Amino acid sequence: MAIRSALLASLSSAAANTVFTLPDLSYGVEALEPHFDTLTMQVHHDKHHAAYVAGLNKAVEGKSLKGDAQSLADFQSSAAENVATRNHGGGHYNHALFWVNLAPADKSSVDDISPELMGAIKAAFGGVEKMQEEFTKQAVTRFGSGWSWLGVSKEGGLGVTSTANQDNPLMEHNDYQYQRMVPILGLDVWEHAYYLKYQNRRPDYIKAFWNVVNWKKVSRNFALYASKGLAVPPTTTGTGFAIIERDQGGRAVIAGEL
Ligand code: MN3
Repeated sequence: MAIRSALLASLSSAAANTVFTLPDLSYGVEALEPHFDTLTMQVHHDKHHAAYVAGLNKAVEGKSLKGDAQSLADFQSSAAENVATRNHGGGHYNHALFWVNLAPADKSSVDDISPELMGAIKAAFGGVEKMQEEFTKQAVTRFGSGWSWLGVSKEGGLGVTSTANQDNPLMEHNDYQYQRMVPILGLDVWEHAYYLKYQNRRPDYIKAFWNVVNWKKVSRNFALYASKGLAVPPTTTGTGFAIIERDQGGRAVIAGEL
């Protein structure tokens, strides 16, 4: 709410422009093959996500929001008050969170789920497979474009839900049924996320997704933020592929892990 107050207070001033930037992927665009194909990753990150960042910057032009991951997370709850910040602010946040929760398949293991998160999964769903079934149900049945989510509900337990378009469950609005929660893991089910490789086979894409989840990062999202009721800032740092360097071709390469 502090962010929103700051935003409102700055409306009449010639405040510095907010500049959100497209975050680098913390792995190469080919790193998630064969589950997520290179061309889809390129277009999805470099074109689709970039367009949401540009749209958000236009929507908040002249307002003094910090363009960092924390302020992006903090303003999601009120983003739906305005159609431009809802679509582009949600689009930026959802994609930024999506990327940092992914990892190459050889780095993706449910054995990396922290004891705390595993306990919460067992309490809410009975186990990892059951949670994946419930999450998949949300992802398959989301009509048209949207996202499915695993997160911590207002009541404090883990849950799954889905949202339409670029909405997310941090947003406060009531146009349709969904569960408000702090998301720790999201899956983009827009056709642009899978159509080149999977065409109309969304269930195959969802199945592939489970091979490239960065459970260390999801566990961190839970421990440091969601379990405390805080929105997760979509940073590339911390229990992921945090050290990103550029090779001679300008491509992001993993130089090490924190
Ligand atoms: Mn997308």
